[in-house]
Amino acid sequence: RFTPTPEDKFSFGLWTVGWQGRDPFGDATRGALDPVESVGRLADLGAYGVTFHDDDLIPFGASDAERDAHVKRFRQALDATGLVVPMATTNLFTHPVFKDGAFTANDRDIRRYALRKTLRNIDLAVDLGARTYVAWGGREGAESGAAKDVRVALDRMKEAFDLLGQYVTEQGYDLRFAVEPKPNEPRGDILLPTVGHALAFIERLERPDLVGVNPETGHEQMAGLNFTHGIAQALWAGKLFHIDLNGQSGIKYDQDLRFGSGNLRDAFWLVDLLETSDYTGPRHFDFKPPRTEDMDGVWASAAGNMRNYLILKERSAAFRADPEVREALRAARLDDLARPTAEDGLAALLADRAAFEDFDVEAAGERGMAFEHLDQLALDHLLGAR
Ligand code: GLT
Ligand code: MN
Ligand code: MN
Ligand code: MN
Repeated sequence: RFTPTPEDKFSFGLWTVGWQGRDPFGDATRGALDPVESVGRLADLGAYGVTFHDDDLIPFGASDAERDAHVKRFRQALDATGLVVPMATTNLFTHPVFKDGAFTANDRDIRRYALRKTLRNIDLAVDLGARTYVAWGGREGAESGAAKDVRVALDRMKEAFDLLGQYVTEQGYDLRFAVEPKPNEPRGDILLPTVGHALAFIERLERPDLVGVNPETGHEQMAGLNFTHGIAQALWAGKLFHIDLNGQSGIKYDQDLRFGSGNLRDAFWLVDLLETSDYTGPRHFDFKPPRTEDMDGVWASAAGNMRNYLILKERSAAFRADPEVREALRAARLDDLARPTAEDGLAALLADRAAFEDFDVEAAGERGMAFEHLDQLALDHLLGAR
């Protein structure tokens, strides 16, 4: 029970378990982790996939020969464990060259370099079987007003995604892009700060079908937003290409806690939504084992993500199967919400006296919505009290 298997489609970034605990105030608290060891440990824990930034796998600045050797070892570890690479991404934020961003850096040389770095890793991603390419623009932003002309920067951002889309189309790659929003950190303000901003941006691209979103739990919550609502809108738009699951407690720095810690109620509703949706992609964890942990703590933290997901999945299924919940959903008129408002058409609506002239607004205003009973049932299920 609550033991993950590859069918659960849990995946982890190399940078998550490999995080050494460096933060703005303190040095690393753990040593470097060999990607090959991560692959083995994650497979042992029941994961299905592993994801990476170019620089997680191949140290920045490595020679071609070194690069080939790193890729070869990694590929052997994948083959030995059966772990797959569903997604990959580019590190466009660590090296000082990216201090003012990558695709939207004011310096054109840096923008061209960022595109070449990305295109190069796309080849490797496809070679390793990835179907999704994440783009987190952590350094695309500003700390001050005049430093960034946001409308022009968005032109450059569009130009970048149009070129990336052209490349995968011309290469015949089966690869889609997923934009990962974040409101701030490391920049004071980041472009495409929320799921909503990203969805609107995507529609302006030359190949919008190739681009969706990769929302991260904590990033929406850093903006004070309801993550589950954001995911619901991404699903509604057909744009949930990937997801980064983790934990966050309210509006503060990006905590990247293990999934299930932080806002547990939002985690419950998120699992409830995903498991009742048509999303079939990976359940990807983008968390950071706290720097208080040694390596045993890292693997305990990694396992906790999956365990919490599976517990919440069971709790959600119990909630949905409970006859009292079904009755409460009816009392709360969820079935009524599912009915079109004017399936009889505009003319019939205008002619319908019961809709307006004869409508008893006062009586309708007095109808209770019965949401509290419904929510208490949910909380009872979440807490295991039913
Ligand atoms: C970085 C960031 C994450 C992104 C990763 C992809 S890297 O750790 O904080 O949210 O998903 O670039
Ligand atoms: Mn984060
Ligand atoms: Mn992060
Ligand atoms: Mn992320």
